[in-house]
Amino acid sequence: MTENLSRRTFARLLGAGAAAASTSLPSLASGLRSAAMQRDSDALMPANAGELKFPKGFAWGAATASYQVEGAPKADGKGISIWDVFAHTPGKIHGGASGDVADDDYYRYKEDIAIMKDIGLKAARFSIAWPRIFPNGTGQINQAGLDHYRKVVDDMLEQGVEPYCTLYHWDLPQSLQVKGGWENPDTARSFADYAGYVANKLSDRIHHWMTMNEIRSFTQAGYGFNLHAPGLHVGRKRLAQLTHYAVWGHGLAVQAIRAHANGPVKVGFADNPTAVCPVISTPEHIAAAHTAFQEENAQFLNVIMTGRYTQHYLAHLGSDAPEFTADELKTISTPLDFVGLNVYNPVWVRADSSKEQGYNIVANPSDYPHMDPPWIAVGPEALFWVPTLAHRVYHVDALYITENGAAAEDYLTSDGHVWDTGRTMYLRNYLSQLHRAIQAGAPVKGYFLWSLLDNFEWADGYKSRFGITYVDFETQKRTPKLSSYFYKAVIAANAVT
Ligand code: GCO
Repeated sequence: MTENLSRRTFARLLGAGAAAASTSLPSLASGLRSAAMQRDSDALMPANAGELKFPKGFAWGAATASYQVEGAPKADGKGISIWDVFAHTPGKIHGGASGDVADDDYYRYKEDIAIMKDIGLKAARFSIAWPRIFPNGTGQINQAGLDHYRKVVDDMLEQGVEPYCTLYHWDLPQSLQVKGGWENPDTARSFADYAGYVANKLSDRIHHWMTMNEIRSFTQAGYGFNLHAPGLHVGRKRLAQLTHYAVWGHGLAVQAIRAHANGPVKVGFADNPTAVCPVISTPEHIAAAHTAFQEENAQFLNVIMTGRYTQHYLAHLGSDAPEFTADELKTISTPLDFVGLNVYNPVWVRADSSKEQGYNIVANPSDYPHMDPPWIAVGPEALFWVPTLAHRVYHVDALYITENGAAAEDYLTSDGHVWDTGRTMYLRNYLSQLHRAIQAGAPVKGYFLWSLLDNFEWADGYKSRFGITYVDFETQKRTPKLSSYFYKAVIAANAVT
């Protein structure tokens, strides 16, 4: 098996690009209405030029995560999370940054939901910070934390934006980390209790629930290579075991949400499978991609969908393989209503009969197209192949793209525009491939662009900007970028134009 390095490992290996300048930015609208853009456009209007229409009712959305946008780390009785601790550990975050303020969204959520409405979003993916609800992870409940999210969700609903809730986007209560974090199976049990409690209180208004975001990232980057909270390097055996407890915690939470919800809910999770793409679309490479999709995601999506660890995964780990019971595997693979896919970098795979598994991963050359920073490789085909493989391999009824987007250099003009043509190009091409996947039968019900706002990008701090809305972190002023106008046009037409 090829070693699975996360995107962020590449980030560290390759370094990153320059920080964007900060300025105050008036609206782009007048620029977009310029005569030059209106002239002679009829022949090229989508209806004439062959627009790529999406299914009726497609959930066009954007995504954020609590620690990346909220700030307010101690507001209204919130407990400390592992990210509060990690970000304040010297040397962990670029520029010594933290999420103490981030986008100040805890206080500015109405402004941010107004932005969603303005773009025309049908849906918003956000996360709940566990230590706002249970400051110590378990036991004492913090009513004020729950009230906050109730207000946020009510405001979304009033603005016609459907809330999609993630229960764990990495901000584990520090009190649970002290007891071993995900290495302690009690964390998985506490997670299920928290998930069931929140579902009980908020499922009257939230119908789509995701247990966890990117289990691969928080286990590998957090415990494997000390790049994320809690900043450990536990070695292969412990990593395999805690990853098992994490996927088990996911399964327990799926059951808890269903058991405690008030009314109908759809339950899934947001995964970041290795985005396997065949190097060439010929039968042998496509077959290799099918195998690679299962093996490269063996301890995450594959075990969740199939209820078994692949033989190759267990053999590869040998005596470092996790201990597990048949009952745990059954819980892990509790059937889901939908699968969320976070899709960024393509991983090119070719057939290779010299390998036991019949495939090999093709490393990208140094001049491979990328965004800023360089670890964001460009490969729109990933948004064709990932949902296509997820559908064909696991026969899932409903898929969502729960994240896709790019950090890119934002070109700020002296008159206040943000021309992120790179990000706009990226989105147009990825969305075209998503359209192709739907045409080919992948049951993709919605797409959540990462991200609504520039925000705290984990170890990169504020250096990598993923937003379609520019945030001046000095003043908290929000300004739509070109990509936001592009996305607005896509949503209005329900088509890539
Ligand atoms: C992740 C998270 C997001 C990131 C985004 C860009 O994938 O790591 O879900 O929190 O910010 O993916 O790296």
